[in-house]
Amino acid sequence: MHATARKRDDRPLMFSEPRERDFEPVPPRSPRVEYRDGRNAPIPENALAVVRFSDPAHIEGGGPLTVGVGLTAAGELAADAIWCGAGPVTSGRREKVRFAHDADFLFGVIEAREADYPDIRGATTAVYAAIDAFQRGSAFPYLLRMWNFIDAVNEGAGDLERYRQFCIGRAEGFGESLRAGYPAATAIGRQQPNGLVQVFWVAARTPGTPVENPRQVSAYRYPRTHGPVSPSFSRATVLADGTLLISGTASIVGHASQHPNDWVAQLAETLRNLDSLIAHARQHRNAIVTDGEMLLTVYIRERSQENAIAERIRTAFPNARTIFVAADICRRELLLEIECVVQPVSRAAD
Ligand code: 3EB
Repeated sequence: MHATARKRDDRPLMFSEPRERDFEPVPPRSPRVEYRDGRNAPIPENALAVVRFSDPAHIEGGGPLTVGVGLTAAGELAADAIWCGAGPVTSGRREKVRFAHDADFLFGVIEAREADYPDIRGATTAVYAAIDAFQRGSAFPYLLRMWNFIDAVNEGAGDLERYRQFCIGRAEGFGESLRAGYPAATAIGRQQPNGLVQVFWVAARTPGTPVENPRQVSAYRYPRTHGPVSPSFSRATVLADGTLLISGTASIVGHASQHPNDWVAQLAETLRNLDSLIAHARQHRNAIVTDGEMLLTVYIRERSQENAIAERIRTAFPNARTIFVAADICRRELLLEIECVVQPVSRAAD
């Protein structure tokens, strides 16, 4: 390898590669997430997608791929997460899927009207079959991270609960295509219904590394008590540059919800889960997770608890950027859920 480097040093400067370590394989440059300080802050030119947590779905207008989630933001921040590419971005639409990609990563969005299907299960099956078909034909076949938003996630008793029916539909639609490993995910209920099954995702040319949490049973191995079909997600995905995409994380130990109706204890348990997951990811043999920048999204069921939860999170993560939104969590006893991106500290301007 050094011989190669020396050989390259002999070449005229104008022909040398711009990267310093071009004698080693250069990992794909991961997308980076930015949270905006306000609605008027500019959207970077290389944005793959803007996730507007507190805007209605179907935002009109030009610009980058945009998805309105339809939650209510707590606090005054624009609750927008911008996924930025590392190079020029191309966007388009194929059947029901809107997408944008750079050389290595793709962001996709699909929104289906639940009323066009018999029920939430049927709608979800159709959405996931469409994602599966799109991904199979894509140059970015590996799913890394997915978000799911539906109405009234806790409505219905027992196995008829809409979240459990959603889980059945997701597994039905996915078919066999997840053998390379489950993506990290979030599944959340809107408190103001808009009739949509909305799914968006990040995919890549090369696989990510799924990571599980030693404190928690893998969701795809949850026992029957939590529903007829286990949720299809991993606790986190690690990317080649050490970026860690952490799934929605709640007060679950083993497979059981802890501290029903006690948000203080649920938050403490959730933070222990995040700690444990991050520590475990750092030890993972395929993963080099650097000390990075943290970006959190916190979903809070009860608006009356927002301020107190926000204060504790700011104390626990003084350097993190955080979006707080009101939303329903997919087990009715859970009061909050936290998802997180840990990414390498900003690249120097390049
Ligand atoms: C849990 O750990 C809490 O069904 O995609 C978190 C993240 C949860 C993703 C999903 C569900 C999902 O089981 C719920």
